[in-house]
Amino acid sequence: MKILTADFVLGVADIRQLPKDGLKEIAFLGRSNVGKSSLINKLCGRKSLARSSTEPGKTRELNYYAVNKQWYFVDLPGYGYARLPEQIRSSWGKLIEQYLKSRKELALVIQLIDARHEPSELDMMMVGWLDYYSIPFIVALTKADKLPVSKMPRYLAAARETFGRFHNCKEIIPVSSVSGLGKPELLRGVAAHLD
Ligand SMILES: Nc1nc2c(ncn2[C@@H]2O[C@H](COP(=O)(O)OP(=O)(O)OP(=O)(O)O)[C@@H](O)[C@H]2O)c(=O)[nH]1
Ligand SMILES: [Mg+2]
Repeated sequence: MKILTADFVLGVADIRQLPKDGLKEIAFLGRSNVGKSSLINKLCGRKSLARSSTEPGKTRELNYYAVNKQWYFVDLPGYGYARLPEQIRSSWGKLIEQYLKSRKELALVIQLIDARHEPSELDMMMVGWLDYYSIPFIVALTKADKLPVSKMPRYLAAARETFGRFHNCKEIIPVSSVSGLGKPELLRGVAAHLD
């Protein structure tokens, strides 16, 4: 699959504003700063389509990018940024859960986990929701360029152990938005869920 065009379409702060055109959606889910926006840029071959943030936790909206004018990449607000007031954190959680729970157009979630770290409690809660709501997901182990190549098999085995028991976990793919590692595999996974 080739991505020829990618355009920012809208930011959604309220579940009632979601597009009504019926196009399928691939959503990027992960904690703040894990690399969602960078990965969208890498997949689309664009430097600054999705704003990658210097200030973690700044994106509060679901950002919609139309890809090949055929489907959407959805950049979800990052969770787990501790320095935000509890009230804001819980309203984000609600927005994300409402979206995951009710969005018929959602074809696949890319769940991002930092390759170097153990998944957090919130990460595990998210994949729990994905399984509960029967949403297929691919785990992308991000920033893999920061891991020594020799350690990769061990990290991959640990991730398989953690996520393999979720029925809806379709694949686990190490990725890097710096080197482009994992891009062909991830695009193949996306294509498989758009048919
Ligand atoms: N080395 C390396 N750095 C990365 C990679 N992906 C992202 N980064 C860096 O990590 C930081 C956060 O990346 P973003 O793409 O903004 O993360 P995000 O998940 O969109 O963050 P929020 O929008 O706050 O939720 C930036 O400084 C990126 O340059 C990667 O694959 N390798
Ligand atoms: Mg972002």
